[in-house]
Amino acid sequence: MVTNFDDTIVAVATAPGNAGIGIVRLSGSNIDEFMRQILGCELSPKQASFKRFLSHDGECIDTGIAIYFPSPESYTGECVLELQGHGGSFILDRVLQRCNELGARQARPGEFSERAFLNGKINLTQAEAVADLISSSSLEAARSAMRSLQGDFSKSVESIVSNLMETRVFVEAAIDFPEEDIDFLSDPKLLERIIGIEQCLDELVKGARSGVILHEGLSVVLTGKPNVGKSSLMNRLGKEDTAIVASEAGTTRDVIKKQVVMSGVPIQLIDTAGLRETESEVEKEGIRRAWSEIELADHILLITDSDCCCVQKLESVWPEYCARFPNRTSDVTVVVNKIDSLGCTPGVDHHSSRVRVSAKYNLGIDDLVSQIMKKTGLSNKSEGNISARRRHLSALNEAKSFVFCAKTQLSSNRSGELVAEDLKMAQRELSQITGSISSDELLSEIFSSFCVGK
Ligand SMILES: Nc1nc2c(ncn2[C@@H]2O[C@H](COP(=O)(O)OP(=O)(O)OP(=O)(O)O)[C@@H](O)[C@H]2O)c(=O)[nH]1
Ligand SMILES: [Mg+2]
Repeated sequence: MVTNFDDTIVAVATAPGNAGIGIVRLSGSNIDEFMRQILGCELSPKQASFKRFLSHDGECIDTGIAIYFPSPESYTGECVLELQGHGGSFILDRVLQRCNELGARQARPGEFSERAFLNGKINLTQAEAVADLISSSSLEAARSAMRSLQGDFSKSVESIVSNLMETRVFVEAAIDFPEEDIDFLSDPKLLERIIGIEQCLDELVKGARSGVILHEGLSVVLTGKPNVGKSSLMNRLGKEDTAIVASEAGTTRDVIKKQVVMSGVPIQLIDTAGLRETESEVEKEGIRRAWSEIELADHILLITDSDCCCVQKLESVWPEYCARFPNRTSDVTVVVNKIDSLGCTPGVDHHSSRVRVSAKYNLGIDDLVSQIMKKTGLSNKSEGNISARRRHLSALNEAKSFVFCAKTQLSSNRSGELVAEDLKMAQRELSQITGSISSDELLSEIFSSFCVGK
């Protein structure tokens, strides 16, 4: 059902600045009147017509293509008029002002998409995918946004929701009819079914996690002792002379960041001060900042310039890190640099998973990139990736833990009520993803991050 909002909204839908074409878009209920006033006639639906855009006294402000989309066959589900004129800010402002004179209100960021959502044209994940598609900065990010926009993500979520619903009905029937001879709750099929749901959620969490990284970018910090070649490696990976490289130890003190795209994934490389005991106040501050970056990064490259042949555990290579972050040892890739002078071959060591490179002589760099992708779960950038946000990931994880509780309840004390409650909570979490259950605050938070005109 289409909700008719009282007001008509208007915005310039194209980017600011001078361009060949600029589009002003109107959406609302009295679009016929806007057509009569601005174009001097009513247009046939969904046909491009070359028209003059007129001011209140009949002056031609601009000429261009006008297209009318009647409700509900438009992006927002309301009647929409698109005026495609010349792309100059001044001209577009005049067309916009003319629309304002006739009573149209300037649209808030994302308001067209918000109306599309409220009118049931798209669900919440699709609306978010629109914003992701617009802001995507790499091929993979654009592809996964397109998959979500076409509904792949919401379909997977909806299929789990309906599976949860059927399972709940089964469990609730068992609670309501305890006198039945058959004990529904001990039917192994029920447990199998819950395990199946858990596995589907697991798959979706993986795809969503990669999606979040594609949307936000992966942060990779380069750390290690002074002079091991951190800045050289940063410059090599970033294909630019960003950080100063020098033979003296303790060259880098500030945190240096460089945005790159590697294997289609947006990555922020972070070069830091070398870790060592020092009396220098400046260097101490650099090292403190390096540790904050290590704490926040998605992945860490620990660079060394020795030990290329012996297999050692991270605990002995980097005890301080392991003591601080015992649960995050899998986030570290050990990189042995300067292999040209160590006399070993470039590539991944299969026993220790270390990567041997030479930043200076460009050896083993592709292997390092592949290893980063592998360790961060981005190497299979296959069909599974969807553009996802942190909120989706946390809802999926919450749902997963409720399903896990349901499974535990069922296999331990067979409390039907608790199993049903956990399944219900899991379903609630998932419904927030597509927006079938959503709060006003959530909606305003989501749509306010959109650009104006979308
Ligand atoms: N032989 C050889 N030398 C290298 C290699 N990579 C870096 N170097 C040299 O090692 C020295 C230190 O390099 P940097 O990149 O500044 O090292 P860093 O780890 O950033 O050092 P700090 O900023 O002082 O902590 C420089 O003289 C580099 O030219 C390599 O692959 N082989
Ligand atoms: Mg450096």
